[in-house]
Amino acid sequence: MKCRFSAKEIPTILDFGKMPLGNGFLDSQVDDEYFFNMSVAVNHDIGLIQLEEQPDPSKMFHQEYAFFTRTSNFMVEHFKNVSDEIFSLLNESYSSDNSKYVVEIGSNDGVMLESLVKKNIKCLGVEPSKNVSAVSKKYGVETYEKFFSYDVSKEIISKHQQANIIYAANVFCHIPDINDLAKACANLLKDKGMLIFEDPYLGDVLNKISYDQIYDEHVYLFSCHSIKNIFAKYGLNLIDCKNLTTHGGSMRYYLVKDSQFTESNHLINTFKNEISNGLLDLNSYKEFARKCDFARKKFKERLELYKSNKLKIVGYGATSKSTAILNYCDVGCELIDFIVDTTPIKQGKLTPGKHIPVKDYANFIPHPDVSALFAWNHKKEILQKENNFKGKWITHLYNDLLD
Ligand code: DWN
Repeated sequence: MKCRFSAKEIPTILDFGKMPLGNGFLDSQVDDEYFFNMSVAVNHDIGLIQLEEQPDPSKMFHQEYAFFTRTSNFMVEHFKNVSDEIFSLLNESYSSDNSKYVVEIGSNDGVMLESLVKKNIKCLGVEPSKNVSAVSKKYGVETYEKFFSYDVSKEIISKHQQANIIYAANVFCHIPDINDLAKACANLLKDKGMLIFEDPYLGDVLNKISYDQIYDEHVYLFSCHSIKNIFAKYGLNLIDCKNLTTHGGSMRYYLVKDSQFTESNHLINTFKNEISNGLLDLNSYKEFARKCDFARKKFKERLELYKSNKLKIVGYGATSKSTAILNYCDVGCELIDFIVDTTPIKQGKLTPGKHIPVKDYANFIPHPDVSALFAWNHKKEILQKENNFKGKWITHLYNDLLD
């Protein structure tokens, strides 16, 4: 395929086969469920994994979008901390600006902006999934129900104003036209503004073999090298980055328009680590693909072994990532009885592709023998909550399948 950023021909590294939509939960069995061929290519010059084919965004983000940020107390806390950081930044760096303005792209249920609104900061959320943005509005967050683009950035400026801070969490990796996105951010940002965003980090995915971060919604997995290259083309310079534990390992990026920028020591070290860890080397991606295949076979074998020993297996967290795992590993109801999840819109439905029932979290009791932790990125929070569970937790991750 041609790289979406550079238009250069880039190699395929992994083919997942036919995949449904990560959040395409079904009310009942249907004959015409949507599937697409999911394969992944890499631009290893800049460390950028991308889907070769992505379903149309309107198929994925609509009035019945299944993911709400507020389902995790830890994530609510995480976004409270982000809003505190933005609030301090506004007071320190823009104290003389009387029209401070914050825009969040992909503001989901408004959990981050809500805290800023409460502090009387003028904010705007941009969120195309209408059921999710409805929650955001309930919390007092003005929300633009559109897909963010260069044209939308112009609309926001004409109806509102440019932003001091643009923030996005787990959103930029979803937007296929990365050139338009970077141009839109540069347009919307004030000259002295700052773009801050975070996404699952390619370095963590390669390290943990967390292939489940690759699904229809995630068109990219970024590295610092890729972010530096993409955004510099539009006059946005990467000055700092921060490793995060969220979503199994993420990176937060800080970018400014100022051409007199300096790169933080942490960013310089991260660039060095990306090189020494092989993020710019095609062989690392071949190794990643080999390990994914190993983990795929091992995970199913392990579940089959438990099942043959008459153990009761359920899943924990009907995540988008679990759609990738179950379909890639070819695991269905013959191995997993049901998956519990706290999100009301997912309960009573069937998982995409494999049609495993999703049940209310109350069904985790009586406890099963084995629980496949599909929400493995929320492990700390879930293990705290489930400290009475005496069965075995398992994951699909390579290192957990080695023994
Ligand atoms: O990037 C994305 C991230 C931010 O959110 C989107 N593409 C879609 C979504 O991905 P995901 O579904 O893989 O996200 P999570 O956060 O891993 O989903 C956790 C799921 O587990 C939710 O459905 C809620 C559920 N859950 C639960 O049942 N009990 C979560 C917790 C913490 C719990 O205690």
